[in-house]
Amino acid sequence: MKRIEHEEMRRLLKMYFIMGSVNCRLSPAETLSAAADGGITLFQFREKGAGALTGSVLFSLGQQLRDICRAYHIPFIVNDDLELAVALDADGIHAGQDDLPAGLIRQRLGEHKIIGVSAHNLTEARQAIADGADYLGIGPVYPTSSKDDAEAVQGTFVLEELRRSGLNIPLVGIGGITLDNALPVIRAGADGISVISAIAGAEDISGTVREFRRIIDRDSAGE
Ligand code: 3NM
Repeated sequence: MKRIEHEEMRRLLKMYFIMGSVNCRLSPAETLSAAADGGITLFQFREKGAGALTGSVLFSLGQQLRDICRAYHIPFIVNDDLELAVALDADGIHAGQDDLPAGLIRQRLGEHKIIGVSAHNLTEARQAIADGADYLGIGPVYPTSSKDDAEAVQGTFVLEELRRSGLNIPLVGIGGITLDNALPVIRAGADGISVISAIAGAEDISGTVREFRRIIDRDSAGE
């Protein structure tokens, strides 16, 4: 099997939901199922922060969330943890700047898995592309309380800068994105948005995802 094509990757990035057990108000399975009902296009299992699960409980939750994704035909991405990604036969992995370089991950996972990399500037973006990333996560666009070690808030500047520099790689914005501030992220050149708390913490998870989709799809239709 071959590498995912850019156009398919762009479509998957539109509404990228990320979470782990510590982010959820309901159970993780209920949270993911509701988000899937609303129309998320990609999911990342990110079990991080105080109280994060480990060992066999982490693995069982991963299996449960992977199976929900499979039932909805939503690719299942694992944050950071190469061994967990392999053990769960995940569809891909997302790596930060302090994690394994994309080139090594690619050697281990093969051509057909999705590899995403967090990048915060043009230099990191170019390096990740050279290493074989399929998409880049760019953030934090807005202030976030979901990541303890988040870098400085960058607004939409880096997204705009990467597009101005002619980079064509699929991009997703991340960090503090809500229904009220999603549109500028797309207009700055992102193919989609990644969201934790505005979805995992919503009163009406499916309705919130539907509303995000309406904003993004309407904009990509040029309305
Ligand atoms: N990565 P929320 S910001 C996981 O800047 C993550 O790379 C970030 O959560 C980065 O939607 C972030 O709740 C947290 O703000 C996003």
